[in-house]
Amino acid sequence: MKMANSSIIPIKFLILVALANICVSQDFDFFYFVQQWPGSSCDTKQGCCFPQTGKPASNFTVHGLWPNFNNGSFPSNCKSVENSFDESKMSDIVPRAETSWAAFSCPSKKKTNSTNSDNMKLWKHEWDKHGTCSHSVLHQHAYFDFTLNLKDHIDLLQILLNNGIKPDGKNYSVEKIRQVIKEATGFEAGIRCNTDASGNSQLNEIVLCVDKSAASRSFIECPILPDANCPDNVEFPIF
Ligand code: U2P
Repeated sequence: MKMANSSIIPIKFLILVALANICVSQDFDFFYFVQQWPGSSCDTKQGCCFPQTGKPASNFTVHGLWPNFNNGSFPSNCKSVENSFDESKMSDIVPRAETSWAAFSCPSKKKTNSTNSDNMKLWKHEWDKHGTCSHSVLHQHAYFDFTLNLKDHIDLLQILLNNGIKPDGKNYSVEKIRQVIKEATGFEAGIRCNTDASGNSQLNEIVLCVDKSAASRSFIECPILPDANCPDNVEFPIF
């Protein structure tokens, strides 16, 4: 009897280890690193608001670092007790994030009298929705630090400017935008568009892919590009 019980324990243990491995390997496959053009949030019907720190520089800002699956779907809101957003872990991140990861959504009038966007609310939202799903690789501080390092490493605006593509309200070929980014970075980028208040398509987001190990500067060819929703030529709005 005793023998039978003790042989059951290792089997149970092995099953638990196998289940844990399945869970870890299903975490996610790679990251989308998404940068957005603020001018394309501000000239929409909804418009935009600026953080208390004022109008951010005329540059791409981070939208987020999103764990993704190879089939194009993505995990979200993987919140648990050990990964809840902790504002105190943001103190040394804030100055860099204010510059490179600013919020542009206007606050709800019902909830506040402020007319400013709320950076901390955006960072919490991005952590809760996306960061919690890659917690096995990057804990909260590392998630923001790593993402801001990626932003510092790839200067998309400079790449476009070097090739005569300027935020001057004129139209540019999406193919050309993709080509110059490929030449400068070595990787195919996803280009996402939205529409301004008059219905013109415009350059909204540029997406690059990052290895799930989050090793430094680990850009990779995207296993799957985000949905292409741009016409051949798009406006690059002034900001
Ligand atoms: O595209 C609209 C919003 O859906 C979320 N999104 C989209 C594509 C994808 O691959 N992953 C993903 O998360 C984004 O939501 P947000 O982080 O802004 O809440 C995107 O803005």
